[in-house]
Amino acid sequence: MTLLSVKVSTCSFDGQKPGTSGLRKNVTIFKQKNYTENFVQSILTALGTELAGSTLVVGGDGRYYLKEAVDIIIKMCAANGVAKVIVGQNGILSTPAVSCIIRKYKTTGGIILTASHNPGGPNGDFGIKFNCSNGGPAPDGVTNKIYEISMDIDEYSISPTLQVDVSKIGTTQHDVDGRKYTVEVIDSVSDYFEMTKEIFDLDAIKKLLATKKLVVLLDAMHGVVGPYVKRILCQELGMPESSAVNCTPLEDFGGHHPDPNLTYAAELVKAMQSGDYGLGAAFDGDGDRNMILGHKGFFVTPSDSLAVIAANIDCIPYFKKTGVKGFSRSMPTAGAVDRVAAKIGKEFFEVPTGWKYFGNLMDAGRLSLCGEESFGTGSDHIREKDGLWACLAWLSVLASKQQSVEEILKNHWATYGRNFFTRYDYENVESEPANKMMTNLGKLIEDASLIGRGFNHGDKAFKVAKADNFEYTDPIDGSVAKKQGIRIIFEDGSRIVFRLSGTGSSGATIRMYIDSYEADSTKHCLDAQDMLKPLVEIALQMSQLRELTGRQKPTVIT
Ligand code: VG1
Ligand code: CO
Repeated sequence: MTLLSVKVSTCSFDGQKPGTSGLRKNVTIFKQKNYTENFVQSILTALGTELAGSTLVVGGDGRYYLKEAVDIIIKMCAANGVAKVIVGQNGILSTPAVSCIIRKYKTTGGIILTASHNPGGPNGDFGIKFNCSNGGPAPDGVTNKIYEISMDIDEYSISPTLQVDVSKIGTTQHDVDGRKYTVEVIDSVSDYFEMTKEIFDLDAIKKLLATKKLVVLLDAMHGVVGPYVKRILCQELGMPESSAVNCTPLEDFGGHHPDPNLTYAAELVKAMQSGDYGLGAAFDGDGDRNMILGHKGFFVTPSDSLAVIAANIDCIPYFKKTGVKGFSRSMPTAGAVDRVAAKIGKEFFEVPTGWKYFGNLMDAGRLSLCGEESFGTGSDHIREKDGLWACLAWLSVLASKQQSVEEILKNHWATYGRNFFTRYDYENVESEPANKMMTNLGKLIEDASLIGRGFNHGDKAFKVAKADNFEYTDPIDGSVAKKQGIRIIFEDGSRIVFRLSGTGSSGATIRMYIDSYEADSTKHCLDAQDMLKPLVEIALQMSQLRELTGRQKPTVIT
């Protein structure tokens, strides 16, 4: 039976501008008539000549509105001349799994349905992101094009009578407007699991878990990683079911923020403090972020986690096969990995916030391992950050070194020195004072007399060496990303960074980052908040954050 597509006329919506990682808005916004359809059509139209006959991967993190969005996308792809859609069973695919599947089956790209770590549910957030044929998030050039199309869209195409049951694994063929259209529903975990076999020595991890010397606790925060943890860690590597908590994906993440940090993953932190576990990890809604904890809740900052994996990269067989290329981190991430790169003679790159900036470097064979302070770690095995990969990387290091997480960190600091780091998030601030603060800071850094100026707090004194708004020129394609965060760098290398979040769905979120290096090993075990207090105070005074926003305390401290 031939199904017929229709063109539906529509009006454009303001603000369909993808942020740091896709378009994220409250569910109620996505549910407005034509809102989702408009944005999906903009993505498809932006594909231009690649659209006809293309193959796209579709999947998301199980949050509320996923099923409706998957259905719309399948019907719209059919009408727009896409030849094939590969969709996860029940629409479920983690973000790293989508990247893996795009690369494995060499598809044209993929559409990921997630608002990542933002809360979900009928009043929570939803999100749509497009990834290109390299498996990575669309670069600025593509997202700008999608946005432009969304601004003067007046119709979209859909095949309204097409019915596909995404709960059943298998391939169905459809005749749409006289064209063949294929939908393949795949197991959500299998391709990703196959990939991990190529990267890690899973037998070594299995042995480590079997010795009972290391008991782990993995918290999927009711996000998409649950099925991956159960299948790979429990079924294949013998981890007891009791080590896998919150591993059933829920549409509202159980009412929580599926964000693996010390505040929102408090349940894991508390369980770890009992002393019963040697390694703890939590993952975000879409499975690309991770938090690593050691015995009794010893916290590994994401910046340190990246540096430790870099320093122990030989523990991961994948890198023996591919060779170790460069290392990279996002600008606000503490500079711990820089020191590993310098010591072992690897190229190093500092890029703006957002995973899309790593892709070109990886495609050009210049980058093996990278990370962000926001609990993102990954490598060139795919083009997204990968939470479970980071956990398996840590298990690989533990299996090979036979040391505790804390011992590994302390030895690392003894060799390289320690970068103390903290991030203060002020969520849901009103946009106007937040913008004013950034404008004022913009003026401050343009004032030539700032360089050399001294700032004191208690007995600590800092002198400004450099101040700018971070700008990045991609070494591969020469594209320039401007205004990526205000940096004030002091003579001792300490840094204060301010930027506004690009992933929030309402108001503004101010992020304040502080990074300070300490070579003196007698100070390495001091508390990061104590160590950084003087710089925090200086940053708050410089920015007048409290006065302008009325916020005396941040929402989250990491
Ligand atoms: C945040 C993080 C950034 C990360 C981005 C997407 O962006 O700071 O490092 O790449 O989220 O991560 P922003 O603009 O809010 O600071 V995810 O796991 O939300 O896709
Ligand atoms: Co995420």
